[in-house]
Amino acid sequence: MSSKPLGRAVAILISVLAVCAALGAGHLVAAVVEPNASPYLAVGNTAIDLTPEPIKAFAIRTFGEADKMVLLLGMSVVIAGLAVFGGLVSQRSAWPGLVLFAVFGGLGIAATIARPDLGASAIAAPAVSAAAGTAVFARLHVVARRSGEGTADGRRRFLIAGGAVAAGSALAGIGGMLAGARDGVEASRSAVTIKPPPPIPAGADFAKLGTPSFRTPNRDFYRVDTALRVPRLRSEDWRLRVHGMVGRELTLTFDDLLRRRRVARTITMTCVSNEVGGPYVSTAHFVGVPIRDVLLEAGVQAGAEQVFSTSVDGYTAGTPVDVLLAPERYALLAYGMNGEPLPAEHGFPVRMVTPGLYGYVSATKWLTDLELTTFGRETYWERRGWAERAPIKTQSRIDRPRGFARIPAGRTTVAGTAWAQTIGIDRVEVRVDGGAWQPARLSTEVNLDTWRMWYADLDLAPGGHRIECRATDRNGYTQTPERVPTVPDGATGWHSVFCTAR
Ligand SMILES: Nc1nc2c(c(=O)[nH]1)N[C@H]1C(S)=C(S)[C@@H](COP(=O)(O)O)O[C@H]1N2
Ligand SMILES: [Mo]
Repeated sequence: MSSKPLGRAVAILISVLAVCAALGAGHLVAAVVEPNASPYLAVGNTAIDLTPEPIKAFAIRTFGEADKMVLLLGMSVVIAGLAVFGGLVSQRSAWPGLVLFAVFGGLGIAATIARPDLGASAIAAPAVSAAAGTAVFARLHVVARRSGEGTADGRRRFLIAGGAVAAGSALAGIGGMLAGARDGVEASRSAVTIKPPPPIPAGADFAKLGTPSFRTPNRDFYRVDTALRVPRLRSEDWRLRVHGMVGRELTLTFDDLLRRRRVARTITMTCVSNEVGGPYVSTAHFVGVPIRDVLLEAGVQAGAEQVFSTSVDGYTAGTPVDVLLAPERYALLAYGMNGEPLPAEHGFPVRMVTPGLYGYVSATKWLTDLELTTFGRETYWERRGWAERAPIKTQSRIDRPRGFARIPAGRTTVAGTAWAQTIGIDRVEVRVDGGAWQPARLSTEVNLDTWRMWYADLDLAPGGHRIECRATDRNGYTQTPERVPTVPDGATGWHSVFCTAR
């Protein structure tokens, strides 16, 4: 491979086409052997796991639920940049580019092996991906060099080869996506029937005044998880193993679960990453089997302290045994949400829901394993600096007016929500510009595990104002004004909004 170097544009085009071939082939093979092994997703998932905690917290705060889109876009930009670089360094010879493909292929294989949720067959995806990329790169280089000799025939050959690679990559990528969509999960979901939820009790929200609706529609329910691609599991393939410090080990199928006593309970879930005033709090009517029933059947040994739960994608959480065993706690192995089978993003076929504890210690989605053990065994988030135990802190939020809103001066309605799961909300107060606290009117209490809405009518003089709220729970605890960050066990402080009246 000596002769004249390739032109820049041709060298870059070859490299980009080879990268497309690698991604397309990898995605297609992954769809067959193990969807999460798609090179793109495997690298993204590894990036998520390796990202230092402060950056992750920043991404969740700044981009919210779009954080994964931002990651995927960022990865696309980086990959495109690498492809251009690979082309530019390979103008004289194909070798630098081939070495780059080998290195990234090796990294892909290593990333796949390092993921606890991917089986051995998953290695086929990055391996085929690297092979396709290398082969296309080498081949197109040869064709381009021949066409570089200037004959019209040579140029035509290069265009045909390049076009074939582009079309083949697109077909492989689309084929992979179609295969992924036809994995039977939707069919499996629609085979599960869940009764419609009861009507929302009268007076449970003040949605007309600007509070959220008492129940959060599934599509609006907040979502927080470490999965770049939602794990897709058919209920027929699902098993739950209950083991560790138990009298007898259990393995339950989905049908076993459906045959058990089912309990329905409306529960407000909250994420520990929720900033004061943040959006990661939602309410749904869940249906499932009390975790207590299953634990009693397995027989909990003396000395067991936590139930260590694992999801199909290798995420782990630890929930205190005494919480799960408390009879009136309604901790559930949930399979129904707001009258539907659990949506895939919320953990289909089965997830945990535990009233009163932040989600990361109590709400494992795509649940497959419950191990009774002692505290001290670190979970996914504990390893990243979050607390071992995390009861939800009493909080309140102003939903109307929105921050920096311009509102008419005079009489105005301030409305919001407050929660103190398992304890109950007794009082919410608001004040303007640090003045006297005024009581807000509370919505009907549905149960102690759900949020309560509130509103108050205030008189606002023209000008800028700071409105604050604070809740008092049934234990008599009034929210502290002291601001602490979300790490390690949940934020505190009063929510405040600035607005301008005129
Ligand atoms: N498998 C799995 N389960 C998980 C998580 C996760 O990342 N993976 N995140 C937890 C966290 S931090 C929260 S707050 C809740 C969020 O549940 P949702 O996405 O249904 O609202 O799920 C919990 N269960
Ligand atoms: Mo969370």
